[in-house]
Amino acid sequence: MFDTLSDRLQGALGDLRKRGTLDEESISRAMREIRLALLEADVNLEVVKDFTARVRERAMGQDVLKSVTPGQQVVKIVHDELTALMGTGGSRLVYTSKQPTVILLAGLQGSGKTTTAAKLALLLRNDGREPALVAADLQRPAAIDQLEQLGRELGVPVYSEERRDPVAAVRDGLARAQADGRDTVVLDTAGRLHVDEELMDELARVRQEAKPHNVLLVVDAMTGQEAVRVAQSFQEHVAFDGVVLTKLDGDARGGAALSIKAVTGRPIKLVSVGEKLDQLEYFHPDRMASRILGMGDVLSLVEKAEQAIEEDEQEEMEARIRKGQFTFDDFLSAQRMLRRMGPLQGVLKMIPGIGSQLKDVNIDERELRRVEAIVLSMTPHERNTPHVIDGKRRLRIARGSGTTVQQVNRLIDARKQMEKMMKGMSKGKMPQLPGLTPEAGNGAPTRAVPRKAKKKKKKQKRTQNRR
Ligand SMILES: Nc1nc2c(ncn2[C@@H]2O[C@H](COP(=O)(O)OP(=O)(O)O)[C@@H](O)[C@H]2O)c(=O)[nH]1
Ligand SMILES: [Mg+2]
Repeated sequence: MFDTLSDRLQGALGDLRKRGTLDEESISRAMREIRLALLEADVNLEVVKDFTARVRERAMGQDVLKSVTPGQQVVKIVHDELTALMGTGGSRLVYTSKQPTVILLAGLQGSGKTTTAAKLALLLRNDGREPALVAADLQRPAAIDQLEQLGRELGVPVYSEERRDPVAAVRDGLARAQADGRDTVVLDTAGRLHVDEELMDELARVRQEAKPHNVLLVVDAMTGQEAVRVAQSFQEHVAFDGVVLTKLDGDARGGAALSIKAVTGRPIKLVSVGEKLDQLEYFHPDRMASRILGMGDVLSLVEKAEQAIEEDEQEEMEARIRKGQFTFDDFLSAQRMLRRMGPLQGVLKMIPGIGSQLKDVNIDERELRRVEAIVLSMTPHERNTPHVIDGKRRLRIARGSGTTVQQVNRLIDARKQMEKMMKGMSKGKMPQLPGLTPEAGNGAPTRAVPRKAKKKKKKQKRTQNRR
């Protein structure tokens, strides 16, 4: 996601960051690079001009030039402006006291409406709501089947009828949702290959019938500026409240994400980052800006952890950390918790300072299994009182787990380091964010990476509990 842009922007800012003082010349150079980076990312030209002008003006300000860390200040300005560009005001949907709240999804064919409808139903249910889906795409019989199948998968009711008129289908669907006491209804509408009159007409009629509280335009991020143009013409015909940007997982450039708010005046509310049903997320411009600038996205990571890790597990781990204890059993359960949060590469990218250094690191999930095998080859006594593990035991553990003594040694060192850090944390100090070691950056020893992620996770739990 936005890898190219991310690289270019970090390149442009990296030079500023290193400097002790800034002059106009170096700022101008950085601005040129930022401008190129944004254009290359397929960001709308007007948007780029505006953006660089604002950043330049703020960066040239006296308080920046005179500050002790001018480079950092400029990074912060770019971060703020990127956030503003993608929209402040947040991703909230409107809920009504009179039920059901109606959410209408509109968009071109193939933009991802039907799958988004199902993903949204899941997201809403995770928020504690009781959603239902209504199929108002009657253009293709397969569209109804698709929605029904997704609904079955999720256990969310789908109201659909073989009718000829989508307006009637919506009327019936809403009535049934109300009768069933569903508090939120997501309407999946028909799309076309292009914006045309017939489509706009149908949408307008559906809209009039449904009186939706949220009209969301679904656009495919991979189409870049085309997505922005589509949004513009929808806005002229059927005003929408916000955007769902889909297929962000396949968008290396980010042009749509960075232009759509500025061009249409409507914020991105949700982003879809994969085909799986749980891959729809609320959109947070500030977090996205942090990710783009390689500053990580700790908040999203905390939320992921919250979803993946049971509360009692977390409390148990907390208690141990407080005692400054970190046995091999803890090591193992930390690793297992981490793996439940999803593919490691994605998780690690959200950690500040690590994401950008990770590009060339090939995270080897086998390494994680190896660690697991080593720990499982220890006796319970060894796992809980690691200091008893002498040379003889190391040899036995290596044999038992099909690894080498060196690999066992590395793990033993890793645990020790981790415990040391836990002790620091339990005294109330925040752990130092370990930058990756240069060797790790070169790609080989992947061992260092999961270890750090785990440390980081501890820190989040602490932050989380403090909130
Ligand atoms: N990789 C990826 N594929 C997606 C995403 N959202 C939708 N798709 C795929 O895009 C295709 C079209 O989606 P669909 O919901 O049927 O679009 P519709 O015609 O607007 O209803 C399907 O194959 C989806 O699986 C996403 O966020 N990432
Ligand atoms: Mg569809």
